[in-house]
Parts: sequence; C-alpha cells; structure tokens
Amino acid sequence: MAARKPKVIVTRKLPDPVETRLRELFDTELNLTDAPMSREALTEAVKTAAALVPTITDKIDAELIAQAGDQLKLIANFGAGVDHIDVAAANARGVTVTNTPGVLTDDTADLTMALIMAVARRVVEGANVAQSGGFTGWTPTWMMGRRITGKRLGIIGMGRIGQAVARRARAFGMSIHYHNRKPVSHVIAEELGATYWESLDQMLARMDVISVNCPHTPATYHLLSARRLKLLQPHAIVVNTARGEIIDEAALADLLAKGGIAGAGLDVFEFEPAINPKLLKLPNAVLLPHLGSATVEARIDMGEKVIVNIKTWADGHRPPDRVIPAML
Ligand code: 8YV
Repeated sequence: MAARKPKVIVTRKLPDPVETRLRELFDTELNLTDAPMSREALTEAVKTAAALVPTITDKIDAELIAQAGDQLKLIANFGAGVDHIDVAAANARGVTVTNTPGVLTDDTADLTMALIMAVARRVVEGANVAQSGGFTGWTPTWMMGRRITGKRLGIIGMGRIGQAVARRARAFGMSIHYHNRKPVSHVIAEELGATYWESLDQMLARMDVISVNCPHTPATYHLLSARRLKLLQPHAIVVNTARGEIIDEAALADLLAKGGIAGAGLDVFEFEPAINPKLLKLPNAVLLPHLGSATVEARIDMGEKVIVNIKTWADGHRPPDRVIPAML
C-alpha cells in the first residue's frame, strides 16, 4: 500500500498550475477565497498540517509556532524573504523552513530599474499629466528629469538581486558602488566594475541613486535611519524593492517633502499594506504595491520551488532551499 500523502496547507491562492500539482502530489488544502488566513485559522493550520505554505502576509511568529502540533515538520515559504517567519523558533521545534530564492531575482531587478527610471525621468508624473488631458504642447524646459547614464548607483546588499540590479545598471551606463557585510568575489567585482564601501555612511554621501536590496533582519531594521538619510545629496534618489522596514519611512517622507532628496521609488512599505499618508501626496515619490516578483513566470517558478522543497522533504531528503538562521 502506498504511504499516506503528507498534509499540506496553503495559506493563499497560488497560480492554478502550482495548486493543481500540489493537489496531485500531496494531501493539499488550498485557500480558494484568497482572503488572508485569520490568526485562528493559522493556529488551526499549524496544529494539523505536516507542511505549511505561507506567504509574506502571514505572521509565523514564535507564539504561533509554540502552538504547532508535533506533526508540523516543514514551513515551505512561497517567497524569498522570510522576515515574517521566526526561523530560529521553528528550527528549535524541529521544523525546517525553506524559501524560494533565485527565481524572482531578474523580475525584482527589472522592477528596481523601472523605479529608478520612473523617478529620474518623472514617468508617473508625466503619464498622469497626459492621461488627465493636461498635455497642452511640448516646451523646452517643462517636466525635465535627470539623466541616469554616468551616475553613481549605490547598492545596499550585494546578493543575487543586488548583483542583478548592478548588471542592468551597468548597461544603462551607471557606475556601481555597493555596501555589503563583505565584499563580493574579485571576479564579480571586476565584472561589475563595482566599488566596495565598508562604511555605508561614506557611500550614502557620494551616490546619485541608492537601491536597497538586502534582506530585512534585526541588523538591517531602519538601516536607512533619519540620520543616515540626511547624509544623502539633495539630488539623490532612493529606491527600495526589498523590505519597507529597512528604511525609516516617516523620516524618508519628511525628507522628500522638504526637498532634502530628489525622489524615491518604493515597492515596499514599513507598515505594508499601509503607506505613510505623506508619501501619497508627493509627486516625487513613485509608489508600487509590492510588485517585485509579480510576473506569471516568477510566481509559477516560486510555486515549483515550494513543490520541490516539500517533495524532497516528503521523500526523506534535505530540501534544497533550507533557510539557516546564521545566513540571515
Ligand atoms: C513575494 C517578496 O511576492 O519573495 C519575496 O521575498 O518580497 C515578494 O516578491 C512575497 O514575499 C511572497 O510571499
């Protein structure tokens, strides 16, 4: 007789092909309504599932993990970032945590470039004028933005996504600078022509554009604090496609409002989905609703990764994308 399939609970609606495959392989409970699960429903899920598939909208904290039954063995996150999961608490209870790195790198890097361009060239402002019938004729000095070719881009966090942003920015003629816990290999540094800044403060004061591409951890919370944001030059642009908590959002909004920097492009927010009301009123802030990995291809590939992680675990092997707290 075939072994019983493990019970898998998925907290949000995933792309159809992913859900179908999950149902074929495992005893899978889907969330067809796509409403985020309540705390009670999540508690029930960790008491009954062998593998839980959460997303960024689920808070899997130590308190929730403490309520899990012994049957819970795997948290296979649909997403790369795991700052909504207490990985140490899960591991301490013998629960493995996996994520979906790699498959959303290019899409997130593309969106980072889109934000850089949108802010520098006033794309959204211009589109709003045109769409509202406000384009009354070309003028030599109207709606001028800033060229990005020849400018300095400072990347905070030179992991997969940071490097993918660097490659794209190089093609746009930008020079690459970065701050990271440690320098990248000589080979990569050479390929990207990248300059390493051990001191974030030093880098911030010299860049034209800053892109945030590091994970959110206790060490990166408010890394761009009010003090550090003030180090930026008045013509600087800040772009964040990583996590809102890395920037002091209130301080950024104040700085933008008083012209302390030229603009910001934000795909993520400190209190997501809430956005600081000040930002909503600023023409020099381009705001997106967390679209970094929102392509059909990325979302299906993320699902594939989730499936591979669950299947390898179910077959008695170590899943490929285990998150190790020391790596964070
Ligand atoms: C995902 C993300 O869509 O993967 C990540 O870390 O930020 C997003 O692009 C989201 O996390 C899904 O859970």
